[in-house]
Amino acid sequence: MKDKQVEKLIAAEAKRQREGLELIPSENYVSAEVMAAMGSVFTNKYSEGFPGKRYYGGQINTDAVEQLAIDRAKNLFRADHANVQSHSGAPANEAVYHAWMEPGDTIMGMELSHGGHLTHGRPGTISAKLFNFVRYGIKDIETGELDYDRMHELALKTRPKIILAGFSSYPRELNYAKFAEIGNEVNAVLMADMSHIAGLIAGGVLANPFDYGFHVITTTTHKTLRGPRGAMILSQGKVSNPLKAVDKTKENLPTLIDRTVFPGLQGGPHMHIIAAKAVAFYEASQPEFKSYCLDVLTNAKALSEALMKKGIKLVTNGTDNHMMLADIKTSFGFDGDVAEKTLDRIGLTLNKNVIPNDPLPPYKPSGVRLGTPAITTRGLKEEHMEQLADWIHLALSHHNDETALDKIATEVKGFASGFPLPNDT
Ligand code: DSN
Repeated sequence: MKDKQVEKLIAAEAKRQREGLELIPSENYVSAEVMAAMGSVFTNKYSEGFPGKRYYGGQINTDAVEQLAIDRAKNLFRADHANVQSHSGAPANEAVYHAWMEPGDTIMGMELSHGGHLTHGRPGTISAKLFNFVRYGIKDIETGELDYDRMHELALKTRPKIILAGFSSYPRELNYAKFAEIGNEVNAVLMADMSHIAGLIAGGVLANPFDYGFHVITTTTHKTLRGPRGAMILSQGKVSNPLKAVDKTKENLPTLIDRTVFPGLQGGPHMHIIAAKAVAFYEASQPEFKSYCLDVLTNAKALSEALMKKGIKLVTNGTDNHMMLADIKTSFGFDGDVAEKTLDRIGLTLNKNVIPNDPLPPYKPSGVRLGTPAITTRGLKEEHMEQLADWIHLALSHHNDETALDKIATEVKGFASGFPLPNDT
């Protein structure tokens, strides 16, 4: 590279990723093929519109690659339609809200501190300014079971236009049948934000909300799905010409969503990212991906049990998916920010996180969130989880002891060097 400054930073980041272990549950390592597609000549191309219906010339290859991504996404998730242009998870959710609702309409989502995402109605977001969010949450903190009775009551009272199932920090499976029963009673659109678990759904190891009558699924493509940084919107219904206006019916959701993504919210699609999405969807349809997903779940179970055996309190006492939330304040007496920085120091990366009914503020919350998608891609297996739990426990028990932390950091670095990044092999 001629730009030595950026070259140096890329090399430093590769070294950081290589020498540490990534436990942030929303991160992963893409394959060399996904990386190559992202760095391909498709980045040079403008393609406003949709395959076969563009506003610029020279679309022979962009049309084909976007159609490939659409078809592969539809097959993976059993959807009637896929919009693969959405740039990221937050705008994907926005697109669905705007496709179906008018300002002032009500939408029901999960309480942020119980696991919901910022775009599920956090005050201060654009959506929360435009729409009326009402919230459901956890009934039993020990099991993580949601309060479906309260959800039902609230739905009858507020008649939400959308009922949104989904989370960014909730370690249990949702009861999609229950969501559907409540949503159908009030004629709501059933929307699932599956960003965290889309790969696990594609791999067939977690339930697919479409099998329970959901109308729309949004997801990022870079978490368990292991694709490029981006998003897509899957929907059921009739697919018609996205350049022509349609009536606002559930059947027309695919077209309403396409039209809201473009020209509603975005201009030119990122064709290099769409090409990389197509590659990731191909990879997710292969038998090895199912084995990967099974390993993600096995590792998460093993890690959660090993942490709890060491006396670390996990919210809901375990996990059904790829992530867990540790209550650091109860377990060690300090907050999740101290834990995040301590573990960063030894090469284990995770993130501070609020826990349900957290008495502490989001910037210094009681918990941390961790998960197994990235370390499983790296090749770690069930038998390594005990070692990880040991390091986490030891470091947090000696968080002021520089000598102890140095020693653990050296051990982590040595261990991590035995598990190359996909792009190093
Ligand atoms: N930042 C993502 C996560 O970590 O879950 C959600 O936006």
